[in-house]
Amino acid sequence: MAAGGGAQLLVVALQLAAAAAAAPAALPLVVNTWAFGKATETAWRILQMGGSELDAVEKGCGQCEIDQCDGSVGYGGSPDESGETTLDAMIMDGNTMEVGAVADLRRVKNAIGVARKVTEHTKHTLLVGESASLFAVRMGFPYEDLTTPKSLSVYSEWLNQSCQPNYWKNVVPDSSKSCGPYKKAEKVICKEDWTISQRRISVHNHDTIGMIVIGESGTIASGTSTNGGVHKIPGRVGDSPIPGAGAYADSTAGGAAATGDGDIMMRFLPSYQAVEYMRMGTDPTVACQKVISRIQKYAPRFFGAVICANATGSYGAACNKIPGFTQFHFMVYSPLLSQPSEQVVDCI
Ligand code: SD4
Repeated sequence: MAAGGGAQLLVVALQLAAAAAAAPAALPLVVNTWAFGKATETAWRILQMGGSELDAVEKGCGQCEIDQCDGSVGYGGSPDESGETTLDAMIMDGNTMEVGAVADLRRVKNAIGVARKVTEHTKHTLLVGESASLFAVRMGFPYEDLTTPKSLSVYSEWLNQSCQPNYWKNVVPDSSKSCGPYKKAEKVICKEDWTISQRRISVHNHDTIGMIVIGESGTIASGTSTNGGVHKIPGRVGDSPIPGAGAYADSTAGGAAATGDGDIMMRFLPSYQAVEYMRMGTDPTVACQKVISRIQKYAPRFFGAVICANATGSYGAACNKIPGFTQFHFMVYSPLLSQPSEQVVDCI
């Protein structure tokens, strides 16, 4: 009882704090994760030129793929265990609820462009791996090597430090000490230590672009693009291409996008959940805080943040406070601002 009352008080306190800090609403609106200002600017320019909300999300996130934002978006970042860079991306239309996504995309740079083609030229939602690359080529995207000198050096440094850190558990040889190939261990320790996510995936190696665009008429689109987690096991797909996890959009309620440890975050569909909170009238900042709190209960030390915007153009963000990650930076552009504006929230 006491715990329940405490939790209620906490929620009320969060709501009051957010109401006090509620950002003024104006449309159109571009919001994206991290201080990726060029992406914001590109999305805004597309809107100003008469492009659609989907165009703005595609070109905005695509800008980060070109710029290799923080090394965590686009080619040449996050080499997997075999040294290859693979990409995840999605795009969602909040009017029709159509989604196009690609995961584990290989040798094609413009992942969100391919995701858009999934919506335009197929009845599917998500294409993966080599087959997604074949689809991309059919759609006119060139095959290119995603490896760069930087990704090669990250990979060889990792090999030189006995492949540490990595994502294996319950295997032999001991994955905390040596490289693979691994086999399953006889004894499986089932309890997962979620607290280690912070060590495996940290603010230093993980910065997906997630974007929400709301047009003047209230049409909402959202999308993501990332090269996932560094040293991931080949075949690993994160939260970014999963609708409701990496991003979500519903023009009748709002849009949201997530960044951080996708292996954990995707279990909670935080973007979907945030939009549902906003549908019920919850302020965007509080909606973001509530989804972070839900994950915190199971994984107190997960690395992650969420951006939220409601259909009227009010927006907010929240992040989970862990050592080395106490504030989250995100970008906003609206008629109230003369240029892309970097905003900061304190993590909770
Ligand atoms: C992933 N969520 O693949 C992505 C990475 C990320 O900030 O968001 N980094 O898990």
